[in-house]
Amino acid sequence: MEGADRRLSTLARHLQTSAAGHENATITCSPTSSSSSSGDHSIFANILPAPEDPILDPRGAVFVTVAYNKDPSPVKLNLGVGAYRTEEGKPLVLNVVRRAEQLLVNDRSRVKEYLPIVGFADFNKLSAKLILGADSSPAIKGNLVTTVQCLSGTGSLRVGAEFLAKHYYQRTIYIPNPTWGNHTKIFNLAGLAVKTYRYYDPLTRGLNIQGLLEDLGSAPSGAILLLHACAHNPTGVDPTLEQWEQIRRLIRSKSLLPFFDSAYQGFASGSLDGDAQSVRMFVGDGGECFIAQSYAKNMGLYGERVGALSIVCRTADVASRVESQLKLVIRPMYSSPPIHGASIVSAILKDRNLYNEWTLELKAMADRIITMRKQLFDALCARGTPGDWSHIIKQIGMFTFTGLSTKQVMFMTKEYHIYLTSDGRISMAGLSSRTVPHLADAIHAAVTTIV
Ligand code: KET
Repeated sequence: MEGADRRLSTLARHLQTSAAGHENATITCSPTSSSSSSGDHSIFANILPAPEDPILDPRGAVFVTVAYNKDPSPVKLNLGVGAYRTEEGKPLVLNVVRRAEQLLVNDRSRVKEYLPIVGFADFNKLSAKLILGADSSPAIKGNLVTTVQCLSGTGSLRVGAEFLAKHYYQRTIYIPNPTWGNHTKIFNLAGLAVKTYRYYDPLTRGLNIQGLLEDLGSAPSGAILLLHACAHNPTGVDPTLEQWEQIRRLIRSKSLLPFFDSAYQGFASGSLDGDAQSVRMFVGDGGECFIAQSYAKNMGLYGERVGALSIVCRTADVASRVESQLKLVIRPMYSSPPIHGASIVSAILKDRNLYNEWTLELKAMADRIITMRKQLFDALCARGTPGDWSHIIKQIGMFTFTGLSTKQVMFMTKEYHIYLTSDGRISMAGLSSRTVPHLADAIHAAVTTIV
C-alpha cells in the first residue's frame, strides 16, 4: 500500500511538473519520431522553446536582466533584480566579507572535504541564533530547533517543501497574493498544492488585513502558510506588530503551520533583531514553524548560495527525528552543501568585531535604500507627477511596488531604457542619486502618456 502511495505521488508530481507551464512542456519524441526537418535527429527535436519575453513575463526579474544586458543604451538602468548596487551602480562585496575571506585563505588548516549532509554545524547554530535571538530563544535553549544548511533562500524553501510533501498530512500551502514569482513553482514542484490568500490592497497600496484574516480563517485546519518575515516582495508592505499578533493568534487557533521566508533580514529596518520580530513572536509562543533564511541580500553573498532551513519543533526528540529525515531529502538532491559561503558567514557571525562591522555595513545599505525612496518621492513631487506617490516612502525593504501598469512599464523600457518587472516592481537598491532624475522623468512621462 505504501509503495502504491509513493508511486501515485510520484505520478502526481510528474503531472504537476508537466502542467506547471509552457517551459516544462514534456517531450513525446523518440529518435524515430523526431522532426522530419533535415539534419534534425535529436531525441529532443520536438521540445518547445521556453518563453523568453523579458518584459511581459510576470516572473520577470531574471529575464529583465537578460534584456538589460542586450541594450546598448548608455542611460540604461536595471531595476529588475533584487540585488544591491552602490551609488556608482556597481555590485558591492561587503568589506567584512573580504576580511572574512582573507582569514579563511590565511588559515592553512582549512581543507575542502565534503561537509556533512546537513552542512556546517557552526553555521547552522549561528544561523538559528541570528533569526531566533541569541540568548532569548527558549527554542534554542531547549534544542527544539533543527537547522540545515541549504542553497540560499530558494534551496531552503525547496528542502522544506519536499520534507512537508513527504511527511506532513496537509498538502496545501497558502501564499500571499502577490508574492515572489518563484514561490508557486518551488512548492508545486515539491508536490504541494498552492493557493493564495489576500495580502495587498491596490487601492490603498497597503495591507489588506481584513481580506488576509478572512482567507486564513477559511483555510482548512493544518494548512501550511507562507509568510514573508519582513520586507515583503514585491509589495514592500509588511504587517505592523499589532497585525502580526492578530495573524499569529488566528494561525495558532486554527493550527495552521507557518513557513517563514526570511530573505531580507536587516534590509527592512536596518536592524537584524528588528526584522526578526515576526518570526520570534511565533517561536515565542511555543508552536511549530519553518524558517528559510538567505544570506544573499543581507551579506551580499548572492552567488555563494548560502542559506538555512530551520524547523522549530515542540520537543528535542521530535527535532532530532525531523533532522534525520531532512538528511534523506537532501542526500539524493545534492548530497551536501558547498563549504565556502557558509564558512564566510560563520566567520562573521562568531566574531564580535566582524559581526559589528557587518551590522554597520548592512545598516548603510538599508539607509541608502531609504534615501533613494526619499529622493524619488521628492523628484516626482517636484515634477508634479499626477497621483499619490507616498507609498514610495511608506513601503519597506528593497522594492517599491509602484502601481505602474504593464503598458507603462513597457513604455519606460522602450523610451527610457529602464528595466523593471512587468508588475511595476522597482528594486530601489539599483537606484542612485545620479539615476533618480532619469527614473522620475520616465515615470512622469509614463503616467502622463499612458493613462
Ligand atoms: N525569497 C524571496 C522573497 C526573494 O525575494 C528571493 C529572491 C528569494 C527568496 C531567494 O533568494 P536566494 O538568492 O535564493 O537566497 N529574490 C530576488 C532574486 C530572484 O528572483 O532570484 C528578486 O526577487 O529579485
